[in-house]
Amino acid sequence: MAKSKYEYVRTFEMEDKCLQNCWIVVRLDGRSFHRFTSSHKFEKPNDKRALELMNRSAVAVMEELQDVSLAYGQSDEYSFVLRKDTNMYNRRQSKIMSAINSIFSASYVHYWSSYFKNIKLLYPPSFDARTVLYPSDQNLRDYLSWRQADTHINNLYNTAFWGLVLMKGLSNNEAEKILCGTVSSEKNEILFKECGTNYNNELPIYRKGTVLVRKLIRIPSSKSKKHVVCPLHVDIIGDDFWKEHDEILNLEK
Ligand code: DGT
Ligand code: MG
Ligand code: MG
Ligand code: MG
Ligand code: MG
Repeated sequence: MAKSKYEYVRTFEMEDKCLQNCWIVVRLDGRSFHRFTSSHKFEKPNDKRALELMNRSAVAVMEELQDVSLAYGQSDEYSFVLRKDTNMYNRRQSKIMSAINSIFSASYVHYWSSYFKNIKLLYPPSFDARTVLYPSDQNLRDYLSWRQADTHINNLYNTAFWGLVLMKGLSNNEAEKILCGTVSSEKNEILFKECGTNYNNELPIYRKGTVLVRKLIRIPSSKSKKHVVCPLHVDIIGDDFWKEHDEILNLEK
């Protein structure tokens, strides 16, 4: 087929191929979710429906894109880890990141009413995205540890803050003053003494976030097995998780 005289514009496209041998991490984060969560009256400090909707949307990404080997989510964010040997979209960064964001955002809207049954979606939620490359397994583990440590720090603070406000009736300012400058053990103690809450009894989905992994499951009443995406609410900072799911770093399928 003859080329049109306009064809040259393609030469303006930029090369954005992700460096070989690197883990590709795409992290999405809800845009202005401070506003979105308050408009839709999300429960404080954690709305289980919202977290489950985030998880459902991330499962949709993993079902659609087989090279996403693991995902980790908390609050209004989700990180997707692609196999370091992936050749999806010829490793083009913008293609990978935009496909993930689009499948996730569309799924969030699509599944909204399954989780927020009587709450109308008032306006379209949206997410920003970034891509980061990690050259070593240790870098990848440190990245995921960083996100899970963030989950812990934020959730402990938020649980204590809203415990003081909603259960003890303190004002936002009073609660903030009490918690200002406290370390983890002190927040645990304040929660226990003032609110009768043992932080360790809070739901694991709140304390640990959600990690999605692919597991080979035997189908009941048949000999065959199939891969399914499983949500786990476990520690991913220590070695146990990586030993139990050694296929993630060893790249076996
Ligand atoms: P951004 O990301 O710069 O566009 O701005 P935001 O407002 O999304 O800020 P971000 O991502 O740092 O913080 C997430 C917001 O979402 C924060 O205001 C708390 C809120 N949020 C997330 N999960 C929940 C939840 O389960 N319940 C409630 N009430 N709020 C939540
Ligand atoms: Mg953000
Ligand atoms: Mg956000
Ligand atoms: Mg966020
Ligand atoms: Mg096309």
